[in-house]
Amino acid sequence: MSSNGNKTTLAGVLVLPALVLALVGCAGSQPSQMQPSTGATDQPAESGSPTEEETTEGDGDVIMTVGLAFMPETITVEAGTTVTWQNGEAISHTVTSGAWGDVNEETGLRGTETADGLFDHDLARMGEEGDSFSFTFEEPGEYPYFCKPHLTMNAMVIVE
Ligand SMILES: [Cu+2]
Repeated sequence: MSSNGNKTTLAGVLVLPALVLALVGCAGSQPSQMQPSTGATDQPAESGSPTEEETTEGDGDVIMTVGLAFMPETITVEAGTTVTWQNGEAISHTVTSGAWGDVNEETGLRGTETADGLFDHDLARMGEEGDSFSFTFEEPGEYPYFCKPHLTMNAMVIVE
């Protein structure tokens, strides 16, 4: 019991690496939600469906949503890197690719946004299913993205 009982808010920022590791660890010990369990074989569910959220191991970069911001706001990664967004607070966000602009210097609110459809994920509240999202950047370039409901959340992935 109480596998999901200890929700931390501010402390969650500090234990980000541990949180990611915990997610990896849970995959092995918890019964996975959509396993067919035919009983004939007891092979680990690693073959076949790559659509499950992949927890990055080693070379992944993690962006945390904290205080209505993406942290860090700008990251630079090598082509082929899988970036993972992790919701670090008890409100939902989106990770929506597209250009943003006209950011007000005083308020931090963007004035324009243009979703480009590369990715658009509804990031569930921390601790709920879907509270992380991963995307692999194959092509070099600049990838601006934002959170639709929060005009302060404007960020960039630079792929080299
Ligand atoms: Cu948001």
